[in-house]
Amino acid sequence: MDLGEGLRQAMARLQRATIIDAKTIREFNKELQKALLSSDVEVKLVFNFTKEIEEKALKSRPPQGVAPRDYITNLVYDGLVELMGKTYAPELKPKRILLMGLYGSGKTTTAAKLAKYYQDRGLSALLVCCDVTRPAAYEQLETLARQANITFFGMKGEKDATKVIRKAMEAHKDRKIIICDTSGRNALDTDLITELKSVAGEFNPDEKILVISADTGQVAGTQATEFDRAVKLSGVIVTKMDGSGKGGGALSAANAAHANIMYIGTGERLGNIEPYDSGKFIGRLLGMPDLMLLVDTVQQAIRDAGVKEEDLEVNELNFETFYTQLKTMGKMGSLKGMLGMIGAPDVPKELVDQNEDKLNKYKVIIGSMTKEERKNERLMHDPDRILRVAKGSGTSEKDVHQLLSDFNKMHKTFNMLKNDRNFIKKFSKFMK
Ligand SMILES: Nc1nc2c(ncn2[C@@H]2O[C@H](COP(=O)(O)OP(=O)(O)O)[C@@H](O)[C@H]2O)c(=O)[nH]1
Ligand SMILES: [Mg+2]
Repeated sequence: MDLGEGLRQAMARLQRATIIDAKTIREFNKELQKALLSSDVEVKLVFNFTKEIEEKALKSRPPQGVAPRDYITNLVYDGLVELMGKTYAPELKPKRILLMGLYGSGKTTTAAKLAKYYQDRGLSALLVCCDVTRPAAYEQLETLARQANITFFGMKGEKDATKVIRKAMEAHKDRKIIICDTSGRNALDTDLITELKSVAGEFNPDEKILVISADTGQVAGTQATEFDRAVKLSGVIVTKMDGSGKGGGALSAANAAHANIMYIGTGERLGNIEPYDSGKFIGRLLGMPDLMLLVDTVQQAIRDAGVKEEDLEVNELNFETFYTQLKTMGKMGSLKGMLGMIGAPDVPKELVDQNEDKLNKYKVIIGSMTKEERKNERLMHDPDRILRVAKGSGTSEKDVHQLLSDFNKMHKTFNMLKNDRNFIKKFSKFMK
């Protein structure tokens, strides 16, 4: 189970609890602990985190008009954001960046990603290969540079990294961003420290960044501390956030070690890098990509579809209400994860991904139904009616069947939502 899944399950259960008392909170905290520990967040951090939730939840009162469960949800969100670090906003100005890290941490890939990131934003970049230990380091960076259309500098066979960086700077004075990829090791040793210090002495970087792989989990904290002691870091980049279940562990450990998390790597491709934003990261884990955006989405969706809040709580689904619902769902696509979180079931993907063509088709099909058929879905199980409606609407029987199948999915979702008809209201309140 990944961290997001564990957290979402705990949150959903809290939302469903009938009463919120000390026992509910303790059980909820146990689930949080399980989720965090399984993603390798350090035990001490986990217990401090849940202890604080428990204390705040039991001792302080929710603000006027806020339900206790929503209040606790907010506490958890805030706590997680704090646990996982801050927000980094890269300055778009000329600078020299020195990348460091152990073997396989993702240094070389990250060097190219960063170069592309800045160059895409109008700052010409230079990639320099100062990894003088790994045989294929030169070719790897050169290839990546070519893919991203970045200027590359390296000296094949040269063992003195200081010389390489000096020549690179002489040869490409016009480049605004210079990124230097360095040698790795299996562990930080005095040999590497000496090498990094002398490259830094020649290069005089504005930023000294340690690249750490997310799968190191809480070891990320130790690595950050050691490198910082050796060469004084500006911050860290955590790579492989896409694949590792230990991402939460790596981020929280780096944060606890007072490292500034600057970017995260989210895939092997050159575009897969983003400035770090813990709020966004947690939001994504919890299925809320951007809280405020979601609130806007709901409200906009309601306005666009011309439906009132009450309409979202239909008791009876027929072909008329179905069309309105479908239209609203499509507009609320990004809400899917959120619905799960407030205890509503997952909405089938096909319902959320409505395209205009399909919606228009459904509209004419429904238009060809009789009043009785529109009100009573069962009538449409008759093959003769299906044929008649297909002909009348200029569509095919297959299209009508498709509509019936979508209708059934919607029906199932709505039956489940009956227990939670106020979900939109609940959702809006939770967001406040
Ligand atoms: N999934 C994923 N793979 C990555 C990421 N960053 C790097 N890698 C992969 O990790 C491996 C090692 O990367 P490399 O840049 O050569 O590491 P280095 O030894 O530190 O220079 C390569 O196969 C990369 O494609 C990332 O953010 N996500
Ligand atoms: Mg490398």
